[in-house]
Amino acid sequence: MKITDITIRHLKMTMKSPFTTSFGTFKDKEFLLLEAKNEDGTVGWGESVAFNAPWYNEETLKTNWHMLEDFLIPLILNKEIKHPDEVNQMFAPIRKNNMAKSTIEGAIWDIYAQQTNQSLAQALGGTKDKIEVGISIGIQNSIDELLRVVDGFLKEGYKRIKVKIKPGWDVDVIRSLREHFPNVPIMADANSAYRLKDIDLLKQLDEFDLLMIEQPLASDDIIDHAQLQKELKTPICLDESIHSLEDARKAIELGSTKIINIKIGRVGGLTEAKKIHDYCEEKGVPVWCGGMLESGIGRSHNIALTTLSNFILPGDTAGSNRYWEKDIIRPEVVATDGYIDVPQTPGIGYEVDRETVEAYTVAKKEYRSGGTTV
Ligand code: OSB
Ligand code: MG
Repeated sequence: MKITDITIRHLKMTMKSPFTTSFGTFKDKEFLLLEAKNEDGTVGWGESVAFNAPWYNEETLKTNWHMLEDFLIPLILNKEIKHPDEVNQMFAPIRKNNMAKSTIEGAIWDIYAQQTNQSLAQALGGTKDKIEVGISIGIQNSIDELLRVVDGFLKEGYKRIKVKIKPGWDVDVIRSLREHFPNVPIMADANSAYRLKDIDLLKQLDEFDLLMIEQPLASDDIIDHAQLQKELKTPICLDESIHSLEDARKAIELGSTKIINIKIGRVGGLTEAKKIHDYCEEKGVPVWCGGMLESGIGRSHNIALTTLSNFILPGDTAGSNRYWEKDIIRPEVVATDGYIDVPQTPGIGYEVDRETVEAYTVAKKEYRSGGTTV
């Protein structure tokens, strides 16, 4: 394939309800969508999972646009690409900026799957025709409100509940949840809100039989996580700390993590995500697919990735209606009884609803081999 044309759009979608983590609240989701056109006219879609502020990691929608426009798109336009795995190598001269890289790489995987007449899931080597999913629930105003929200999602069929925690919203919250839902698989995600000095508090969570605790300590720290895991019965799952196969290897060798949350954007794309998956499978470390409040396009990539065999634990890929009044794909992603059916048609397997994309677009720019047009 040869990419001749790339369009970047900045979209703004209003969330059905605000989503609060230990680092901030999302009311709107602003993100970049990337549309790549191959010389034969095939179109592929990618989504940047960078937020509009550097809360989760250092990348933002604007840094992604800068990296794409000034560095990554010029490395891709008009170059012969035989397989999407090559994109990783083409981007090797550029350090980090994984979410920006992943945005293009995802679109190229979509085109490759269409050209080889496979679903994206098949192109990645996935085997499942449905995937098990859970739901991630933000910090609420009160424990009563949280219990109501959890109850609502359990009634919708979600079977694994993840709740966000932070200092002051942790042990009491998890105790109440466990009392009300004695048999539900529950886990907690701290998004790096604690430090090793909080070990006594974190140890109190051990009595609630959590599936895991996600990223309790600093985002760049696998040393203290190893120390913490020695003292904790609850398995630690790293999210923010894992940016590559090498990071995964070191964290596993150190004993910093027993489970890995794979996010395609955080690790620089589907090729690296698959490598981490394969390595973890070999080591007997289960993985699951994280979420970044994606639109239907990013969601479709997550669904495809989750069909790989070592995605043993339910991920955070909930249905479109958990986030949006109207998603940008047709059909929307639907979770029934905690499962999502994997689309079987070539590529991402969902049609992009261009009219809705345009309605959410606040800025747009097109890049061509012969020069840029606005
Ligand atoms: O840490 O997994 C996270 C949302 C925004 C930023 C970070 C995270 C999350 C979630 C939500 O947990 C996952 C989703 O529903 O997409
Ligand atoms: Mg997380």
